[in-house]
Amino acid sequence: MAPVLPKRRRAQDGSAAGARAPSTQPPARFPGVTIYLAEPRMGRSRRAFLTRLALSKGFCVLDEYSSEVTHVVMEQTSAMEAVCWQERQAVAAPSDWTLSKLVNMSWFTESMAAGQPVPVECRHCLEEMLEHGVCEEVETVRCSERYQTMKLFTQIFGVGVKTADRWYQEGLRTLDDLLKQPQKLTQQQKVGLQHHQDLSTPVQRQDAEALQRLVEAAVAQALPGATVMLTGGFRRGKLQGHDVDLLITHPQEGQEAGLLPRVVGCLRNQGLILYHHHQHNHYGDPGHPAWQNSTMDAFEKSFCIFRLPQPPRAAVEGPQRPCQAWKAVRVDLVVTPVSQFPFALLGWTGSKHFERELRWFSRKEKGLWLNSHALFDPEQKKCFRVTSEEDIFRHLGLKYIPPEQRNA
Ligand code: DCP
Ligand code: MG
Repeated sequence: MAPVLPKRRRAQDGSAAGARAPSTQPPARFPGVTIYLAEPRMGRSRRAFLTRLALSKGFCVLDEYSSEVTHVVMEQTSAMEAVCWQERQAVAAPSDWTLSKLVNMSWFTESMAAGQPVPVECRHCLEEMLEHGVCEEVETVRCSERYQTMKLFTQIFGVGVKTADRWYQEGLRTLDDLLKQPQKLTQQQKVGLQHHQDLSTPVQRQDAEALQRLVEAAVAQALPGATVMLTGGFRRGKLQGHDVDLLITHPQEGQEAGLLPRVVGCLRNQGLILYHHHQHNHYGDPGHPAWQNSTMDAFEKSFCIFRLPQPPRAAVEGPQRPCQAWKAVRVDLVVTPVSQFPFALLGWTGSKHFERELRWFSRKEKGLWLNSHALFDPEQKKCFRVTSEEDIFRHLGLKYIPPEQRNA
C-alpha cells in the first residue's frame, strides 16, 4: 500500500484551537463541505476564533490541508498568492492533491450567518478565480511539468515525494527515463515500474475477494483456525481500490507468531507472489507519548505484489492488455494478536480521514489515546480490554459507526 500517511498533527493545537468538532457537535453536519482556513494573512488567533465559530455551527474544519478539503478560505490574499499556495500543496503531496475551491472571507461569513454552507458564487472567489473554482493559472500549475512528473513518479510503488523530487532535479521526466537508469532504482521500485500499468489500474471488488480466498487457503494450510479479514476501502463497501488490505489473526493469542513467512512461502510456491517486503513487528509501550500522534502501526506485515490469475472471460475482454491471463495487484498482509485485532480492524478499515477524526476525538474529548493497537488511558496508565470494534466505540461514548459510514 505504501500510503501517503497524513502528516503528524501538532501535539498542541495552538494554531487552530483544535480544528475538530467537539463532542456536542455532530462531526459532519454538512458532509460535502470540509473547510481549511489558510493562515498566512489571517493570523493565529483570528484563525482559532474562526475555527471555533465554524465548529460551533457544525462545520468540519481541518487543521491541516489535505485532499479532503473542499473549501480553502483565504483572507486578503491575491489570486497570485493563492495560486502559489496551491502549487506548494500540489508539489508537496502530488498523489493526494485535488483542486479545492479557493474562496474569500465573504463565503465564510455568509455561511456562518446562514448556519449552513452557501453556494460558491463569483463574488466569493479570489479575483480572477472563476465561479467554477477553477483558475487558469491553477490549471497551468496542474499541467506543469514539475507537477505532472511528481504525480507520475509518486504513483510508482516504492517511490515517495523525496525520491520523485530528486529524480525531477536530475532531469528525469518519464517512465522510460527511469527504465534507462536502472541503477537509480531499488528492487522495490524496479518491480513497481515493471508492473506499473497493472498497479495503476483500480483493483475491482471481485479481484479483492478472489485474493482473500487465495490467502485464506494458504493461511488454513499454515495454521488451521487462523482467519483472514478484508479491510481497507473494500470493507467500507467501495467497489474498487488501489490495493487489498488483509488482516490475519488466530483466536488463540500467540499462535500467530511466525505465521506470516509460512503463508507467504505457501503463496510463493503457488507462483502467486511477484514481490514481497516483510516487516517484523516492533511492538513498544502503548503508553509511550509517541503513540499519541502516531499514524503508523507496529504489526508484522508483508507488502506484496500478487500475480492474480484472471478468469478466462476477463483475459479475452480485459481493456488494458487483451490477452492478459493474470494481473499484478498490491496486497498488504497484516498479522495481529487477537487481543489487538479490534483496534487493528478499526485502524485498517479507514478511511484515513475518519481515523484521524476518531483519534482526534478520543484524545481531545475523552483524554484517551487511540491507535491500531490499543485505547490507552494516560492518567490511569492502562489499556482497555476489548473484543470487538463495538467495544471501542462504547468506551469512547459513541454509537457504533458501521464501516460503510466511515467513508469520510
Ligand atoms: N493504514 C495504517 N497503517 C499503514 C497503512 C494503512 O493504519 N501502514 C490504514 C490507513 C487506512 C487503511 O489502513 O485507513 C487502509 O489504507 P489504504 O491506503 O489501503 O486506504 P483505503 O483502503 O481506504 O483506500 P484504497 O481503496 O485506495 O486502497
Ligand atoms: Mg486499501
